[in-house]
Amino acid sequence: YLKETESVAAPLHCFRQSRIPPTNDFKVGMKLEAHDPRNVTSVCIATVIGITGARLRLRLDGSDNKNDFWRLVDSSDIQPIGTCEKKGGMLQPPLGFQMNASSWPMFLLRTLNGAEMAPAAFFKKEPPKPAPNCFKVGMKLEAIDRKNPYLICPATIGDVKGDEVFVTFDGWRGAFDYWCRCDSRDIFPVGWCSLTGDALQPPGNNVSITKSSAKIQSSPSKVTRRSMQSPQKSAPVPAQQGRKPGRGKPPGQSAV
Ligand code: MLZ
Repeated sequence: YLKETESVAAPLHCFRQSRIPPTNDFKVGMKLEAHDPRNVTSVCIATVIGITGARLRLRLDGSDNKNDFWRLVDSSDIQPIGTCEKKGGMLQPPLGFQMNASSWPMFLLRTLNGAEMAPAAFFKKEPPKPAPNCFKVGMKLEAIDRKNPYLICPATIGDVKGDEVFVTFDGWRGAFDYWCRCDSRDIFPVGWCSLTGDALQPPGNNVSITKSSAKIQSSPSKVTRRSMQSPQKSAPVPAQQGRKPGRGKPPGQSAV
């Protein structure tokens, strides 16, 4: 795919990811502490609902099944049960706690009673922040689709501004693109999924190479899904208009 799109993979050292993905020893049903994604100052109890590569699908105890979220096993958002108390904090009910707030202390006791707690050794240290933003426009990566966070998809750096990068999803005409910090845990080097066993999604139907490099930008060739499957047999494809530069939202705003 890199060859076909005549593009380069973003170097490993650009990412806040470990060179070798951390091992995922967690089991479905185990409990841990997690920051509530909808109220990040709260530390809540979460249950592992699923395992995918180096990530956990988590559900906050007392929450519904519509707000599951995914975290890497080396995320600083998760910790062993007992950590919050050790630090003098208090476990909080999740945003949207399904019961009366006054029932929280009893709910907490019950949810932890007899629970299988994930051992401390399963939590891996978060990798250090990479040096200054070294991403360049056109570099390829694998990125979480924030609208479908269980999916990791082929993506291209569409823009770079300060510490932020614009992640564009290959073949999806901008619908899923977003700005994020260059040290975001949602972006991975090329090859990540093949190392973790995650299923890397195929690109969308309209894979454009017009933004892959300045050189290619001036000669508007295209790669189609058909040509990717059988490059030798593919017929020439008429040039189409590429994605306009500067499209999308400025840093700090999430893509809609
Ligand atoms: N099937 C869904 C998911 C698309 C995922 C795109 N990821 C970049 C859809 O078509 O909306």
